[in-house]
Amino acid sequence: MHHETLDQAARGILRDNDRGRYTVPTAMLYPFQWNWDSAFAAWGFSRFDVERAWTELETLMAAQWPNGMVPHMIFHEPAPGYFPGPEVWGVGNQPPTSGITQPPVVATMARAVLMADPDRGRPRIAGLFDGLLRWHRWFMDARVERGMVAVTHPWETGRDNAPDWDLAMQAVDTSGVGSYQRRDLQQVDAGQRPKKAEYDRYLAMVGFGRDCGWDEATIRDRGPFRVADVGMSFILLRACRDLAVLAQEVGKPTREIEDWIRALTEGAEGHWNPDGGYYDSVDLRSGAFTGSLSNASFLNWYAGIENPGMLAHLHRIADEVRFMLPSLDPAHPEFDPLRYWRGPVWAILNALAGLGLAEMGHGAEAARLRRDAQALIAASGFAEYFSPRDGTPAGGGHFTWTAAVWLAWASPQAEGRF
Ligand code: 9WN
Repeated sequence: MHHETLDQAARGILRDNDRGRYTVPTAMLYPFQWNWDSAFAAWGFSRFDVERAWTELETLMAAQWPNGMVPHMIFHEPAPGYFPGPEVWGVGNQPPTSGITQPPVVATMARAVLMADPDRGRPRIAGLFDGLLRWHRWFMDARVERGMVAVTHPWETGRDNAPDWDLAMQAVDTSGVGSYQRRDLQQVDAGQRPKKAEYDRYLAMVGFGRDCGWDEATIRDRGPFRVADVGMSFILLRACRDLAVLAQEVGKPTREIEDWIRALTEGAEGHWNPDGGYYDSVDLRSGAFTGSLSNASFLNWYAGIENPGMLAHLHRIADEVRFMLPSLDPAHPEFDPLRYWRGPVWAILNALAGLGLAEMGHGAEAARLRRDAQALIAASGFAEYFSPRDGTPAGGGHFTWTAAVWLAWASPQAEGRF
């Protein structure tokens, strides 16, 4: 299909999923606003409607909690087709939200939206900056341990069922969960979604947070799950670099942000798993590496960190799969080409890893990630994720962030730049 037809289709998806001031990831499966999905949506909108891009980010940041956290879901309108809804989270805000956060790509995408039209963007970023600073400060105060970002629920990572969480999840007590009905399986084949044992644990963790009133100190000291996610750490480090640029734009001091960049850069070394020779997540309760080389491990360049060992892994995996970048090393025993974050390609991760590779001089590798994203979308449409083996589209369709990444990065007119 010609790329202009795909550009048009992608714009159509963003328009279809637009609910006025926020965009749903896809209509039936995910009928609310999600944090990092919205940041990608803004990046996509910035290529044809900059005003709408800023509105997306403003709606998200308006849901910020008093403590600085920006929640991972905002339940703007009731939608009984999704589980777990606001009553399960038990957060009394208006509109209701979930009680956890998600990967902080907003500062990075806000910088991209600003670059799309600096004159129009300056007053908008001036309005968003303090909230972004407070969110990053919340991460540094409440979540950064040994320079790495702790997550309290796999849903915070955006990579829900990645094997990174398997061992730590075993300790989660599910005896109080009771019976419930999943809604995701009414729309997506069970083989492409997390398993019941994982869902039981996700709900047990939500229950713990709800029962302690989402108190960060209680969750830190007694919560059932605390893992330093390599993806979150690299994404926050990158976002701090972009926040420092935004601070200069709006005439604010950068000193505090520079300190965060230093702490996170040093902390990245804590993610280095010497046995596998790759960046890995760390179970903060046991101190053990999780033994998972994932697409998030390859965000080191995006975070501004060079590493020859990671480049060697990238080349090895590139020889093994037809489409880059699988969400799990195909050599991992849990690799499954269609099961969610345990193998499939996610276009957003190709974009983030690809941006980093290109910025740090690895043009050929970046080009492969982009070419493969193009080929997948051209052959299989704007799916939520794709098989790295044969390109089979999986999960939801008509997907906002796949369309956004097409417009902002993968499409020939986007030139693969930030
Ligand atoms: C739970 C919306 C979200 C993404 C996540 C993805 C998936 C939700 C779910 O969908 O998670 O947050 O119900 O499976 O894993 O990255 O933000 O697209």
